[in-house]
Amino acid sequence: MTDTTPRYTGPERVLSGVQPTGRLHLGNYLGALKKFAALQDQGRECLYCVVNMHAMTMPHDPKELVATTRSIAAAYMAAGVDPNKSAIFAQSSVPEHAELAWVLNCVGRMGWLERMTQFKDKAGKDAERASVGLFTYPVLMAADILIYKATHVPVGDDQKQHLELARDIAARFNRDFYKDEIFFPQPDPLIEGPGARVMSLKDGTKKMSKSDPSDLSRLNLEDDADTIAKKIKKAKSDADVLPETAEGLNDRPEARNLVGIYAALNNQSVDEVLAEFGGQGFGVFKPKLADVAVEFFGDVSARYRELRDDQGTIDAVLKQGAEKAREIATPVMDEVRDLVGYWRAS
Ligand code: AQP
Repeated sequence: MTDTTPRYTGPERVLSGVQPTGRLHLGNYLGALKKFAALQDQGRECLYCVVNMHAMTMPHDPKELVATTRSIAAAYMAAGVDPNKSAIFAQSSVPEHAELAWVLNCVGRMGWLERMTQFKDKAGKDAERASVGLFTYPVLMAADILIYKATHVPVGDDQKQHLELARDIAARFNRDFYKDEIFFPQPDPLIEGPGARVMSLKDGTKKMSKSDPSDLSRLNLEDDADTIAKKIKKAKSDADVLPETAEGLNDRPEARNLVGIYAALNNQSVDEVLAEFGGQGFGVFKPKLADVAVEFFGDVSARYRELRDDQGTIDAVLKQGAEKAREIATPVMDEVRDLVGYWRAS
């Protein structure tokens, strides 16, 4: 039997973004930035935005937001994103993100959003006082992706649920406004890889996060060698020696996290790391991990510091990236306006 399921035949595109909400850490680097750079040489058009509108969903300082938007753009470049290959831009420079988000707010369902665990985590016990923006954040994220008809989205594991929502919203839009044909493709998350979920250095059951009040919980992109070594020395571990195989790390969240970080930084599998360190304690393993982390971070941090101070270059890159992004977003939004029935002068 021939498969009659409609298939998306448009160009493949990569879209992702990082919030300018603080200092970037190893989780952001392995979960997102490292993949951004790798993907730009794989034949798909790549668009990487600094999602400054998402950063407003929590209380923020306007002056700081401008500065951190620039510093995230610098971090993209430090991680190897080439502005001549990929568009680097601020989300707010392409107003079509916000315009499409409104349309998608009317497509998404309350019940879908109420299931989002990140809202529950970030709003905490006082959800009534959270901003409406924090609640509808995943809809804006769907708009960020769909306004470019992006097909691939590199993110860390924590964004999986939001990506599923973007897929549901795309399908519902197609059903309601495009006769069940494919106007918006189903974006595929690119999550796999050893750094997909880096955990806190202080608690192996919590993800490493910019907003964790303890700086000792994360390795920041701009930490110097001494700070990295100190943080790894103080990282929570346990009293056992390392096991010979990955199964031995079950029920040992901190050990699993530290071994996983070593593997990701050294481009090895967890089993390869354990083949070398199985039977040894953290007294031996932690200094080795610190060496690997210092070496890995050294180059990226130096490039980051240099680029961050060059505001002229960053602004030119953000402007050029926004122009490129708008060339794609403008005709998509034009079509959406017609599909949903906006009046326009004839
Ligand atoms: N711990 C992590 N491990 C792997 N990937 C991670 N990412 C975040 N934390 C980890 C990925 O980094 C990208 C950018 O994230 P973001 O800043 O847009 O939002 P976030 O997920 O909310 O990041 P943080 O660091 O935890 O910030 P706060 O504390 O502000 O919430 C995404 O691809 C994310 O998956």
